Amino acid sequence: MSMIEGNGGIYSVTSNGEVDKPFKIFVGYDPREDLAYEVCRHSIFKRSSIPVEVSPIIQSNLRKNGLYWRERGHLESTEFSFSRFLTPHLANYEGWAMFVDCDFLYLADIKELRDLIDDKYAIMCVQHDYTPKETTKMDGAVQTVYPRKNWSSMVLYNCGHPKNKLLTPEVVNTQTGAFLHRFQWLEDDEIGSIPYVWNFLEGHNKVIESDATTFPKAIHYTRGGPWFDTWKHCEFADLWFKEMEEYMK
Ligand SMILES: [Mn+2]
Repeated sequence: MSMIEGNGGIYSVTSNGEVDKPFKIFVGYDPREDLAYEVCRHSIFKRSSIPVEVSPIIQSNLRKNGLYWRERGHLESTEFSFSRFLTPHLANYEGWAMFVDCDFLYLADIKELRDLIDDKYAIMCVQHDYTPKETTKMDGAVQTVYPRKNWSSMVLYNCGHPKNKLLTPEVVNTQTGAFLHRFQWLEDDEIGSIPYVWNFLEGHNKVIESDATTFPKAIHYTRGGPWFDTWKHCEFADLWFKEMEEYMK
């Protein structure tokens, strides 16, 4: 098997010359967090043993292409608060695709995550039971508390699942935050569960040294990461800076 690079992804070519379809990953992009996006992307590619295609979800591009037109609400802490739900549409309602916030740092092979996929579900995510202590996040944006908080920050979408056909651009642009972030187009048993280490919340989830199953596979700097001055001493900041230095080289 050989690897070729192109079109934003790394593809593998099998011995008979067929190209494996890469696993599609959409990363929420915010201009204030460009470096976070680059480091997140780097951390995925570096460890992946499968072909992956990483695409940023950039609100200004979606607006130009007529896929996004909703007005920005005062509770939206990032530019991808709602646009993330376009993931099945952006993947042409085919196969599985992942959405992830840009404030993640991957420490494990994305293949391990992809191998957890079960076609019986419409989506799969880490089902946090979580109430944040902070009332503000990142650079002062208001922190809101709601059921299923943080579930939508990393989601594996079964884009070809009939239920996800409901997530049209029209719905994404008009539905409430509650409807979208709580996955109200789905029944509870259509939502699969992924171990929390794949969306390990910095400042909330804890590592137990004697238990390797608690070691993060993807750190989520949900309060704000080291790329913000206020958070440069947060937990796992050293890992992020190390990754950033590697990306810069
Ligand atoms: Mn986040």
